[in-house]
Amino acid sequence: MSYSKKNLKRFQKLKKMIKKKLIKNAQKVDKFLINFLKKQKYSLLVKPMKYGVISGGKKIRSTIILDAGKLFNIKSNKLINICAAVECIHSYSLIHDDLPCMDNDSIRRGKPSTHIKYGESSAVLAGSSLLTLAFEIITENKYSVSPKIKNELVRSLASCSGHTGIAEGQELDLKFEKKKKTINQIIDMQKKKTGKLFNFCLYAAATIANKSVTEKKRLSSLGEDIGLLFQLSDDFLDKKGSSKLMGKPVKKDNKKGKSTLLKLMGEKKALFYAENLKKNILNKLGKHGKKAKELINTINFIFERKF
Ligand code: GRG
Repeated sequence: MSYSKKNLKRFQKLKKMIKKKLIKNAQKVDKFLINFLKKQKYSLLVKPMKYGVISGGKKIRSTIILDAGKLFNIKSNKLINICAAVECIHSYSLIHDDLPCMDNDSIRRGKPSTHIKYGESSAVLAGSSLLTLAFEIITENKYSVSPKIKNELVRSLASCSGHTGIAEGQELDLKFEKKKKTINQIIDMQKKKTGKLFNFCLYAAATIANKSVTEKKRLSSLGEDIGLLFQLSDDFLDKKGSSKLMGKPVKKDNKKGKSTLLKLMGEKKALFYAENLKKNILNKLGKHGKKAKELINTINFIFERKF
């Protein structure tokens, strides 16, 4: 990317603002999770669960949810349960992803992966407990959205996480290793593995805002595209990023023979594809006018991020 001096200054200011926003949102979600777990009976799994989900990670999905809420004037107290539930599912997927039977990674978020710190069995159980915790969080009595909306949110989060979503994406990702796959097969895999949770983030905001079925579908698909963009930037960071900034090892995709768009298309074409994808996403957000400002800033950060 090349910038004029003036644009570079603007971009750097924006980056600072976005980092601040990410930290503020992450702290809010961490606080919610700490309080939620405090109210529950203590179990041996609380420690590895907290290790996996609290005080770590960008919690970018929470920021996307809160930004998407702004499209429909939804207050953050109506969205905090959704943020916490999504971060539980996301962290669960990372704990399991790091296991020796999956991607076998020993560093995550700049510290030992959960199974390295607590052992494999505790990591499996802590991950699974975060999955179920997500649904306890959405259905808690204190969460003031209607039972009909809660039901819809539960159904959508379950289908985005399970065999029609993240889990299948992961299965395909592992099965595609060292195989020659087409662009469409890789897009389908990435949209499931990473896109489905972003799909849910936007769908949840539209559902809470009581939007029509058509509008909810439109936002789900937009969310999935944001997820694909996020995955593309993750692929670039694996190839060219800093493991110190990322908090995880880099240059793993090639070693493992992962099927990625970057590998299949090459750098130039993959960057062009990502730029176009971002342009399309921003165009589709145009109809929301100024209300999309925060979401647009976050999408620009996703594209330019270094961590
Ligand atoms: C069914 C939820 C579920 C999980 C089981 C293991 C598995 C199946 C899925 C793994 C999916 C996976 C690892 C997707 C990768 C998505 C991705 C790019 C993760 C990195 O996200 P960041 O950068 O991480 O937001 P931080 O650390 O910032 O939270």
